[in-house]
Amino acid sequence: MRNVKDWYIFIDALVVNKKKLYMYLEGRFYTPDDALLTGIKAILAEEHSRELSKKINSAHRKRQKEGKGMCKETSKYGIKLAVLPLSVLEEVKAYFQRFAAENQLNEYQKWIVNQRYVFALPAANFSPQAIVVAVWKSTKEEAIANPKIDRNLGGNSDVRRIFANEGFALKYEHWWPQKHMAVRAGLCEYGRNSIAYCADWGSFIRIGTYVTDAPFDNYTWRDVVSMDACAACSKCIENCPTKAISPDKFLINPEICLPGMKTDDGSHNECYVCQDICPANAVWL
Ligand code: B12
Ligand code: SF4
Ligand code: SF4
Repeated sequence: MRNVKDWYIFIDALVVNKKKLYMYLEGRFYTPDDALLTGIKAILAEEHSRELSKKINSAHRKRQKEGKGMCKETSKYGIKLAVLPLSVLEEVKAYFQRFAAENQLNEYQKWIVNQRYVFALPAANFSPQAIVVAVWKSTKEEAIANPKIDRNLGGNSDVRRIFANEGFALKYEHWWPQKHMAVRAGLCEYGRNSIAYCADWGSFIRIGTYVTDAPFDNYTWRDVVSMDACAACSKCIENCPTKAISPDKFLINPEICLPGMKTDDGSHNECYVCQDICPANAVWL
């Protein structure tokens, strides 16, 4: 281990591979449940995040000195950004109106599309100029939707820092169709399991959507696309424990996906089968 990053990657690999860490330290044996180990993990994660922020800050200071515009080449820091004109929201709205009219949606899907999704700008104390879609690499454990442990709500602090460094405001909106926007912005492609895949990081990513007062410049806005890998593959369909994945659309039945695996306390379960089994993720696991 040369530095904090190496330690962070090591701990991350332990968690991802469901390995346990035991430690013998100054005459005492610590098990994975010990607060000491939890504390060490938290300190490493924080330190790693601080190191990453330092790198992002100095890259931005350099660009500012050179008089360059908003930086979107942040992928080496584990983040990809798209800054899009506000008008894309109208197109997203039109798409979902068509989508709802043309497909037999079940009650859950209708609820998401008609009641939870919003297609307007969130109230903000600045003048909105553009929409931001951010995709960042996450660990498998962080890539979950359980609201109890969802660290995505509120967005990613590094994304916030990138915009703050440039003097721009950012407001997070959770209820825009995030996968759809990431795919259309050119950052991701759909898998048959209805999950968005990023070419560089597979599906263990998080997506954040924001409005900003930063201007947009060059951008990609395309139709929805699926991964080439799905053309001759149906592994996720075959292995899904609840049979939630549609064989003819890139759509899942959310009524039986995670809710179909209810836990004793009534919260929904975690399931990674369709991502674990996916050949497009093989290199990341
Ligand atoms: C509700 C919800 C759920 C529901 C329903 C999910 C679903 N896929 O329907 C439940 C609780 C089941 C769930 C589960 C999970 N979720 Co969830 N969820 C959401 C939420 C809030 C809305 C998504 C949704 O229901 N959209 C409605 C449907 C209709 O839209 P859609 O899936 O984009 O549908 C498109 C495709 O079907 C496509 N399509 C249809 N036919 C065809 C044909 C072709 C050829 C193509 C290309 C496309 C295509 O068109 C539709 C519109 O574009 C989003 C956050 C957000 N605001 O977007 C997170 C979100 C999608 N969830 C996320 C995650 C991580 C998960 C889980 C992995 C969590 C876990 N394992 O514990 C699982 C994955 C299950 C799965 N296989 O999708 C991430 C996804 C990250 C990623 N890499 O894609 C999101 C984006 C949250 C976030 N910000 O990180 N989730
Ligand atoms: S398992 Fe196969 S069909 Fe399913 S998302 Fe991955 S590549 Fe596509
Ligand atoms: S998360 Fe699990 S239950 Fe849901 S579609 Fe994927 S494999 Fe099926």
